[in-house]
Amino acid sequence: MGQLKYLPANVSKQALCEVIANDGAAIIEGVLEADSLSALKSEIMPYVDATDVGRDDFTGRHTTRTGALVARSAACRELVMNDLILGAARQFLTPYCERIQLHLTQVIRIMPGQEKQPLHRDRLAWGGFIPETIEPQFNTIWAVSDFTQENGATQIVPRSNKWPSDRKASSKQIEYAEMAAGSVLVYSGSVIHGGGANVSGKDRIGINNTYALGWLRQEENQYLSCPPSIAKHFTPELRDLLGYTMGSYALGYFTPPTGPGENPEVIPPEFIFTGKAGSWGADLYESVSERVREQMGEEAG
Ligand SMILES: O=C(O)CCC(=O)C(=O)O
Ligand SMILES: [Fe+2]
Repeated sequence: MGQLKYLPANVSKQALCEVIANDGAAIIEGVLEADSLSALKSEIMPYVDATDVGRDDFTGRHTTRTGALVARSAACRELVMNDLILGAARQFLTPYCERIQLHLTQVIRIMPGQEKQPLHRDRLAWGGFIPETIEPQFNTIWAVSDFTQENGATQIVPRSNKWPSDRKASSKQIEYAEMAAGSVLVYSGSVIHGGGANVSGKDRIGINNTYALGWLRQEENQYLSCPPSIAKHFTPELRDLLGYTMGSYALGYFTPPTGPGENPEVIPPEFIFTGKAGSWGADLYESVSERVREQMGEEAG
């Protein structure tokens, strides 16, 4: 029997995080109702149908990848902000950062004829420079179609998140994230996985939304995929997640390129939407300054 666990839609974020920390992956079943699934499909499919296939064996020559989902689809914004997923992403990642951010939004359509994607750990996006003790990423693939072994369900190696980074999986250790449309595969940036081969006659469609530590570079540059002219229509919480907020006390401010003295030199990103400094002041300053004081050994003083 496989090790990949199937959890109910009412699982707590605490229980979900424990499974992801131990096994590196889990499936939550039946999260989306039929009507949200059909709204989702009608919003994304025009973009998916117009997307070209990948350029190499990793992106997949019979696979399409369609991004900018926050800007393009209200239903995808709901997925990104899903309470359980976002809550679990925050809980999983905040031991290593003060703020989390959206890292990637992408519809992955694996079409008939696509071979297996090479197995990998998503944290390799940062080139292997992040120490193994840090978990940089929390990932989802929402099943828009059913996922079966025949149509390209994600290959997963449960518990490989605990392995040394150079250990490879044998074929016997690979499981398949089979799930019905409306379920979601959750996995860490450290677990070995890859898209499956599609030997069926139909497309496998999933939405890969991922979250990362706020101090890392995003895979999909959200400032360009969802520029301020579009982001201004969204909630402050979603804008923060895109990266339009300070990532830490000194991370992410900007200086408007205006004439001498026309503007303050150091402005938090929220300012472009609200005309106010946002949350840069109190909460971040308090938490960071305490940590900085500790590091400087000033507690006693
Ligand atoms: O589509 C999938 O099932 C997984 C894709 C994936 O792991 C990737 O592109 O990094
Ligand atoms: Fe991946």
